[in-house]
Amino acid sequence: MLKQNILDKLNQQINLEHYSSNLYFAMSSWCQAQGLNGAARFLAAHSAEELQHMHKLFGYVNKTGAQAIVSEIAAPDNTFKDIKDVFERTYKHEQFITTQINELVSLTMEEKDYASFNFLQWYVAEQHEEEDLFKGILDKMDIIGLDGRGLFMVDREIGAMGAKH
Ligand code: OFO
Repeated sequence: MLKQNILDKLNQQINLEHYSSNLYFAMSSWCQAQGLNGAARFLAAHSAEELQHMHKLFGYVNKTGAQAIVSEIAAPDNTFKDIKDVFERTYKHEQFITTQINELVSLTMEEKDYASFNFLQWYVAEQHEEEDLFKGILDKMDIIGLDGRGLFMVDREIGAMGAKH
């Protein structure tokens, strides 16, 4: 049985994962429109991963006998300055998600809800990987550069990374 404050926060996280999926899908569409097919493919795959994160939370909440809630999702930005802007925003967004997960984990500790604490460890590890993934892409951009053929190479590199899971 989940305490109400934990249930509310889990439902809020469900909404955030859904938002993440839409954000990455919007980014994928923007990249596609710019002819950046590698980045578009990578972000579409990542968008699908975020839906899995949402479904995993859904499954957990419903298994406790509580009700997972589908709520309104804010529209993501659909316009970006350039590919660097896209990935700077993904990195920043993942850092924000990490703080949300950490708050959730702290709450489960405070409330001595060890089942939820245990369940959320997957998200703790996942956030660590995702921050590393997006930071790695930004590092690649800095090393390769985005002038001339650099943009083509960066896009190809990102496309080759594919989905992580
Ligand atoms: Fe990007 O890991 Fe879920 O939100």
